[in-house]
Amino acid sequence: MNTKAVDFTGLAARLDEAQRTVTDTPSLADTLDISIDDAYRIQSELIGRRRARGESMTGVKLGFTSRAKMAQMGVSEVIVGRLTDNMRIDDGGEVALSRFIHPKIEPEIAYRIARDVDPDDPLVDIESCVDSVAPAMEIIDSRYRDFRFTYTDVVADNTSAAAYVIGPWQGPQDVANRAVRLEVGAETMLGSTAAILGDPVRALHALLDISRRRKIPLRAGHVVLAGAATAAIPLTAGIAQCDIAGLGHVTVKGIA
Ligand code: 0L1
Ligand code: MG
Repeated sequence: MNTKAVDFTGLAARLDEAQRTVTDTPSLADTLDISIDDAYRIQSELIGRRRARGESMTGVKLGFTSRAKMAQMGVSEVIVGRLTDNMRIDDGGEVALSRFIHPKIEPEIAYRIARDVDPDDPLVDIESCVDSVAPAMEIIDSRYRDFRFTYTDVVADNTSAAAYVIGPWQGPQDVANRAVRLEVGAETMLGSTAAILGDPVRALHALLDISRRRKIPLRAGHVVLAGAATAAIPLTAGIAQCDIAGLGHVTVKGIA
């Protein structure tokens, strides 16, 4: 393990290059001992590089929102990553698989933030800052070899965020306990929105807390991907679709 100062810029560049060149990289934890604070700082630098290339921020995503995943990683806190316009795919649109190293897709609930949120305001009511909710899917693509990473690794790697697609926006509503169906080729995954912290609305509260501690901005128009409602399925060529009961349908086509 290292005792030297963490090279934030160098590690952000390494993860950024892995994403841009579609080439995996070993877990940082193989050779380094980074803290969770270090990991969020690397993530910020990584996002800074994307912004310097002209990408704009479109929102945030939560990960480790299922009890099973938290237990697997030995953690009790959700993680937050950032979304950019370069990751957005239109509903019914196509995405080239060549953009990714080993993509997987998962069903999500998306919220839209209607006005800027000041996480330091003790009176802020995060639920009232949301004006819409939609079915969504996230494509995750760890930049680490074989999807093998630690808790701090995955935070540094922007929580495996790679792309996302949002279905039709609906008015704000209770989306707890909705049946979820994800289909990718011949594979089907059934689940419930209850897998997202018991109720996806809890993801908004968890986000507010993390955004205050990690200085992650929440702006009007930002999308919040609340977390996965089932385990992820490898994304292959063809249609991937997700249905959320009473909320709607969202599709994307993977192109080989
Ligand atoms: O739920 C997620 O968005 C995944 C977070 C990162 C963990 C992974 O890559 O499996
Ligand atoms: Mg996700």
